[in-house]
Amino acid sequence: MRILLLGLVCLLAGSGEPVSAAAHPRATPPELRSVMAAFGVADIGDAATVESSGSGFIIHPDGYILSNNHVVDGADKIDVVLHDGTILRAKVIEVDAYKDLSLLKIEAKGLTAAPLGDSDKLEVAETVMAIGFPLSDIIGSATASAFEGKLNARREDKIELLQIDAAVNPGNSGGPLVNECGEVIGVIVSKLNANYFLEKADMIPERVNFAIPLREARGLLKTPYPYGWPKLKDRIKLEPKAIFKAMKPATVLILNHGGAKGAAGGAGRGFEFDLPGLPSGAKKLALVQVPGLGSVKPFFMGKYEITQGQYEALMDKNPSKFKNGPDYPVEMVSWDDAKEFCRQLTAGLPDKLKGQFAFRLPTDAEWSVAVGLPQENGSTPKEKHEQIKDVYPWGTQWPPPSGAGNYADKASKQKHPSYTVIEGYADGYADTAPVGSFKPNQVGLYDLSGNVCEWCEDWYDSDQKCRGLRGGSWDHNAPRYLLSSFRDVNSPDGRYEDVGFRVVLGVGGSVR
Ligand SMILES: [Ca+2]
Ligand SMILES: [Ca+2]
Repeated sequence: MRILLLGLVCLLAGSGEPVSAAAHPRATPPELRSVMAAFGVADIGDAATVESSGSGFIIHPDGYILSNNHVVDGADKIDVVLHDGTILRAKVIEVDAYKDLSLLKIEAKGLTAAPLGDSDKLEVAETVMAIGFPLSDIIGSATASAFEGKLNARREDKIELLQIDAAVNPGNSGGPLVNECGEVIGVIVSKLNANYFLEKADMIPERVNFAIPLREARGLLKTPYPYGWPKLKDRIKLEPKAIFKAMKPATVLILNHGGAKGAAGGAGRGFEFDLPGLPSGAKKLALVQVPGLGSVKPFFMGKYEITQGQYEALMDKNPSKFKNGPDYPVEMVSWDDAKEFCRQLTAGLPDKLKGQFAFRLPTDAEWSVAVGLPQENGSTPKEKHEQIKDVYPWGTQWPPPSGAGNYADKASKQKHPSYTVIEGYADGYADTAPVGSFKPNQVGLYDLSGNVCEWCEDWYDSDQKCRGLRGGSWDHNAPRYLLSSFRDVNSPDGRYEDVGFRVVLGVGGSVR
C-alpha cells in the first residue's frame, strides 16, 4: 500500500448542492470540432442524450424522410444529420409499427430526394446496394457507407421481406436498399436479422439480411405523394460508384434522443476507439469532451479508467492484482508504464493523425477541470494540494451520498476486518469495481473519484522527482483523501494496487 501524504486531516460536514463548476457542454468548442473532424467524427448535437441511431432517406425535397419505426420509437427528440453535417430536428408524421416503418419531416426545402422505384420488379439474383450508417453510435462516424450484394429471395413473414446478402449492421436500420438503376426499392431492417433468427432458430447466420419492400410503405408515401410518387424517366443501369454518389445526399443519420433512459445514460459527448485484441463486449477506449477553464483548453479525456482488457490488448500483459475481468481498471502500473501505454496507443493512430495528436496522461490542471473545481492558485500540484477545502467530487457532504463511487466501504470491512473504512457508506466493492459501475460526473466521466487513483502528467513539485495522482481509490477512507483538491504523490516507477490511470488525447500545442 502506498504511503499517503502527511498533513492536516480536515473533517468536513454538511450537505450541499453537487459541485458543478463545469456545466455540461451543449455546444462543441471550435477547438474540439476540428479534432472530431480529423478523426472522421461528426459533431452530432446533443449526443449526451442519444439513445440510439439509425438511418433514413429523404423521399421528398420538402423534407420527408422514410425510416424504420424502431429507429425513432421512444424518442423524446429526433435529430436528422444531413450528408453535409447539418443537424435538423425532425417530427414523426406517421408510423406503421406493424411493418416497422416511419415517416419523418424536417423543416427544409429543395433537398435531394432519393428516386423511388418499384419493388415488385426486383428479381432474385439482382444486384442491390445497402446504404446507411452502420454502428455509427459505436464508432461515431457520420459518414454513409455502402454494401453491395444480391437479392437472394423474396420471403413472407408478417409482411413480404426482401432477403439480401449485402452486409447489414445495427445503424443500417431505416436506410435505403437501392437497385441497379439507383432507385430505392426497400427499407433495410437490421434489427430483424438478429431477432428473426434468434427467435426461430436460436442462431444468427451471416449475410442473411432483410429489407422491407418499398411497396409496403405505400400508405406512408401517400402523405408527401397523394397521387403516386414520381418515377425515373430514364432507367439505366449505373456503376455502383455512381449509385452511391447519387444516393449519399439523400441518406441521413437519425439520432434518437431517448427519454429518461437516454439522459440517465449520461454519456458525455465524444467518441470511442476500437482496440484490436479487446475481448468482444468489453468496454472500449472512449473519450469525452471536457470544457476548458482559464488557461486549460477544452480537451478529450478517457471516459473510464484504462481497463485491464484495454491494457492487455495493447501491452500483452496484465499486471493487475485484482484480475476479475476485462472491464476492471488496470492497477499495479507505474507512471512510466502508463506513459508507455500512451506511446503505444499513439503509435496505433492512423498515419495522417500522427504528429497532430498524441495520447498522454491528463495534466493536474486538466484533472481539476474534469472534476469540476474552480481555478486554483499555485503553479505546481503541491501548491494546489488541499487548497480548496470542503469540496468533494459529489458536493460538500460527508459521508459520500449513496452511489458516489468506489471507496473504502462496508464491503471492504467485510473482506478486510482490519481496514478503516468510511462509516455509513456502502458501495458493494471490497477492492476494485468494473469501470462505469457508478454514475458519471457532470461531464460524463466515470470513476474520476475513487476506484483507482489516477496518474497525472505533471511533476508534483519543483524537485521533479515524483508525479502527482488524483481522485482517491477503493482503499481511501478519510475525508481529506477524497477532496477534489487532494493530491497524492509517488515515484514514477512505483506500482500499487490502487493506482491506475486514464488518458487524454493531446491536440496540437498540448501534445507532450
Ligand atoms: Ca468499495
Ligand atoms: Ca479513479
